[in-house]
Amino acid sequence: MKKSIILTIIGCFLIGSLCGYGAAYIIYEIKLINCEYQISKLTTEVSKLNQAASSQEAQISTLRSEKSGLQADLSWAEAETTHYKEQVNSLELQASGLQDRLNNVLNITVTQHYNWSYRRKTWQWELPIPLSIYVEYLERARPLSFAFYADMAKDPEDDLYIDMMVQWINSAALEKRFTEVQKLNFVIAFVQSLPYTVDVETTPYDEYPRYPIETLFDRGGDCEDSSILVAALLDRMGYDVALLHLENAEHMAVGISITGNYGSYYEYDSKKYFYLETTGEGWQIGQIPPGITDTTARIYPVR
Ligand SMILES: [Ca+2]
Ligand SMILES: [Ca+2]
Repeated sequence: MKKSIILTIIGCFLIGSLCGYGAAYIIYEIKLINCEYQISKLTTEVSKLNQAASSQEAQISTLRSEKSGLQADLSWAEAETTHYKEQVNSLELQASGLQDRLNNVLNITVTQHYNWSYRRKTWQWELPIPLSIYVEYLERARPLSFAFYADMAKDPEDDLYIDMMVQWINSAALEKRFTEVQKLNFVIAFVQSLPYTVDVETTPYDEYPRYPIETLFDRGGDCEDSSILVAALLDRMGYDVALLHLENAEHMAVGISITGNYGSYYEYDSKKYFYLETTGEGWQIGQIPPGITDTTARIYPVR
């Protein structure tokens, strides 16, 4: 009996041990499989990270190479900028030198001498004209229509010089006791004495109306130039004057509205504008040269 109990106990122990071992083995196997799965998963992740790292390194390398290229471009651009700055500085220096020389030239005043005869006496005037004012007029655009030539006679910028001449005219008239008509003939005799020059030969243009200062500086001009000058002088002397455009004769002259009768005239605005010839020599108020047969004229008052 005792022997069988002992055997039973031993059997139970062995069976229990076998069952415990089996269970432990099963648990261990499951953990092992799980670990292998985790290792495999981590290995895949590591591989992916390695690939990403390689790709990043390649990108970094490309960026470094691009940076190096850009730095080279920047250096080149900086060198070019420095070069251009030096050129600009040099040109500015040259321009400044040229401006100084131009200013020196423009500071020159040219004195024009005029000699002419009137009433058996030789007259001499000397008019100082700063080159700067002459150039200022030269640079002006020319009017495109005869209608605006009267504005050239009325231009205020030259009043100082025109008034200087008006003073000489008034002094001469006072000294020689000219009548009003003699004084007017004296003015046109002066302008008639300036040589007649053709625009196409003295300017780069076929038709070039001169401002009064230009005609005085150039010491001559054609019919519209001398007419604009006469109109400017008489306007500053206080007369009612107009430019007369004689279209058929392709000629320009001046008309003056004064009381009395002084030969030929053109009517405008119920007023008689007596004819003043500003070219040629010896023509007096109211005398129209025989070649001009226009019975009508376009009249542009200076006002
Ligand atoms: Ca003027
Ligand atoms: Ca002209």
